[in-house]
Amino acid sequence: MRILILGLDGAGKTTILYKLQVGEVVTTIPTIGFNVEQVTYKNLKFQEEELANAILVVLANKQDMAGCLTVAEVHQALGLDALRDRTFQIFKTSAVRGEGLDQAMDWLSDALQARK
Ligand SMILES: Nc1nc2c(ncn2[C@@H]2O[C@H](COP(=O)(O)OP(=O)(O)OP(=O)(O)O)[C@@H](O)[C@H]2O)c(=O)[nH]1
Ligand SMILES: [Mg+2]
Repeated sequence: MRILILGLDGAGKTTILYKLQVGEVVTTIPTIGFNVEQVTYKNLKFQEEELANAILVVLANKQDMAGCLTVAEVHQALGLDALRDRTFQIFKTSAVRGEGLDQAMDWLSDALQARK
């Protein structure tokens, strides 16, 4: 399966990718272009594909930072209420603390399995 991680500059995408792949917080520089990696999570391999029926997982990252938006605020700001016919869930994460990523990946794995 392929997974696309999309987000604002500096949101923590690269940090999340390598936290999932190697289990460590790596030092990053702003990504030019994109990183493609294979991640194995509980026997499911994730690499991108057509997005028409894609399952959407929103990671409200940097939850360890004072003043960060709450999940409800991110939900509101992204207009997720307007989504129709889309399987999605939003999670609060801190890539540097490794919090929330497992919950998000578990939910995604289950959602993908349920669709098979
Ligand atoms: N406090 C905190 N910092 C984080 C978190 N996730 C990432 N960062 C930091 O945010 C900075 C940017 O992280 P990147 O992973 O490079 O962000 P990116 O989304 O890949 O950025 P671009 O490649 O520029 O699009 C780095 O200094 C990370 O260590 C987090 O959960 N909490
Ligand atoms: Mg990056």
